[in-house]
Amino acid sequence: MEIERIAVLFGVAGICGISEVVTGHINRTYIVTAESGRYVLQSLNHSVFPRPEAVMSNIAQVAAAFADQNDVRVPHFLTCNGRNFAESDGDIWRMYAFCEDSARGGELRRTGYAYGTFIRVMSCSGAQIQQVIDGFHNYDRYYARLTAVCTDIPPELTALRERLSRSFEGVPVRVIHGDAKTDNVIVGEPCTILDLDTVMLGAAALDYGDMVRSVCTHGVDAEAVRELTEGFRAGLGVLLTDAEKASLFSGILWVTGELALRYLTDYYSEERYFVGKTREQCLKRSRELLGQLGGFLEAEQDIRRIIEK
Ligand code: GN1
Ligand code: MG
Repeated sequence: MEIERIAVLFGVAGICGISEVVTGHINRTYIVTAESGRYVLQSLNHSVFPRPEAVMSNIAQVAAAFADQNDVRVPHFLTCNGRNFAESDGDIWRMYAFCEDSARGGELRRTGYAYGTFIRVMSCSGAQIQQVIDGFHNYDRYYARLTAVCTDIPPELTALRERLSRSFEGVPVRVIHGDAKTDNVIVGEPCTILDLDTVMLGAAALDYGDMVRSVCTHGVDAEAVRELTEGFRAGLGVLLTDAEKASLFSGILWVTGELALRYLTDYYSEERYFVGKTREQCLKRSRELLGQLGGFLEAEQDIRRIIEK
């Protein structure tokens, strides 16, 4: 079905323009401009999310938990026949009003605050979040997948597997965002947390690690890490246990190594998980991530000091 007719299913009329957004790796996303404003319209990738209704149920629960929050919010999803999604030709589509960014400095601190708030609010919400991708942040699972297609595994990813095997012992499982890169927060008044598809149960350190990984793409930026960490701490309040605080640095290594494994697996595989990436781009991405991993290991003491503060 053409994109315009899907927007109409959500009651959006007077459409004047539709453009595709190509930055995501998994879903198809469009910006729809209508007389009533701009919207984001997005399909859900079936092969990645085999139970789309569970994803949308998770999102509905997140939206309910954030209904009374003033300083951090999540998108307001439009409804179709009383549900927060529409079905068309077997695909699931979601639509929400475009969120404007109006950053005026302090972006990283506010991003950290948003993700810390996310974990705190969900932790008190009583939401029943379903695991929509089995083993989504399971390092061992990605490692096993790589070994199935490649015999020459980078030794640092093997060493990391060993190192991480006990990192999250005694750490509580919480509702986390699951894709907590800084791009997924629109810093405005208030901040909006996007991309709720991978909200699942996991260690808070994984969200922390993803934030840090996503800002340190050209080497470890201690000031950026400090701002994110301070914001995260402020958003969380007193929620984290000592074991969780001690696990935060491991979260950085974990998500960085995990993503390196995933891109490397794509490089060696016939079919690619990251839609639209060529084999060479996947190899390049995995090498960048291995470089980042090395940088984090070198800066371990500095980062730990920031965390302890
Ligand atoms: C994918 O499509 P996007 O960028 O929101 C992936 C994340 C990765 C990210 C890497 C469901 O998210 O896990 O961290 O790419 N999402 C899924 O940039 O696999
Ligand atoms: Mg995502």
